[in-house]
Amino acid sequence: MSLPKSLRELILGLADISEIKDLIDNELRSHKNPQLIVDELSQTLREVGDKYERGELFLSELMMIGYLASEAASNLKPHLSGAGKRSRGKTVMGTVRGDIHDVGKNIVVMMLQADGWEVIDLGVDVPPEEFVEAIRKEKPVILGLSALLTSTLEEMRNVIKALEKSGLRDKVKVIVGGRPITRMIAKEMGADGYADDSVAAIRAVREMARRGGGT
Ligand code: B12
Repeated sequence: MSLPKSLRELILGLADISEIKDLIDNELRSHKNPQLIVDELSQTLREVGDKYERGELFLSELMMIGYLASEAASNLKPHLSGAGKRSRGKTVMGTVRGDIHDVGKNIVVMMLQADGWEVIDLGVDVPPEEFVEAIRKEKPVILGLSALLTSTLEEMRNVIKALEKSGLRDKVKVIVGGRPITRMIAKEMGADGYADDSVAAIRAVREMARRGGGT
């Protein structure tokens, strides 16, 4: 008898979504920590991104995997949900203007919610004014900005500048993340924090909130 396939193998093999859901249900029933399943999903998506870049996957396969991953994530969400726990605080998240990549951001959003944060997700291609408006209206402790394109790094700077211009910069801590970002770039653009994956993101958000809502 062959060994049951892992989540990674099922996703890379473009399995039927029902097989993926069954595997997740079985793992949860046998008390596997849902966070470990999110980590596996996140690592698999990174591997998928790299394979696509090396020309080992077609765009259609990439899109299919994106669909499988988001379905798998929505299956996991109720098990991760911080609902019912006392909220740790409010956060606003979004992918900056000109950028529509949201797989990584969505994983970070899901992990934040699982950690008990309220998340206002502004989605993708979000202009600076919309971030400013959300900070004014929602008064979050943390603002998270995501960008996957080198060309949209400038948009992150624009959001920070717009916050400064509107007098809101000291009301919120800004964390940035996404493929082109390094700690040095984050610092240089005036962000308060940076993380290169969802686990590091939770750690950084907790630490930034502990230090207080202002810069
Ligand atoms: C999937 C994908 C797409 C999908 C996006 C689907 C979607 N809904 O997101 C589609 C096909 C639509 C797409 C389109 C394009 N893409 Co694309 N895409 C990718 C790919 C292959 C994978 C990205 C991904 O999902 N990774 C998996 C996730 C889990 O990882 P992640 O995003 O890095 O997120 C993690 C961390 O970065 C971090 N993180 C992310 N956000 C945040 C936010 C915060 C606050 C924090 C703390 C942490 C954090 O935590 C996440 C979880 O661990 C990458 C290549 C790659 N290897 O990354 C190219 C890539 C990003 N794309 C690229 C390009 C060029 C494009 C296009 C311009 C292509 C084109 N010519 O049309 C368009 C751009 C459209 C636009 N305006 O945005 C380039 C960017 C190059 C560059 N230097 O700018 C890449 C690097 C591929 C390449 N080498 O050419 N793309």
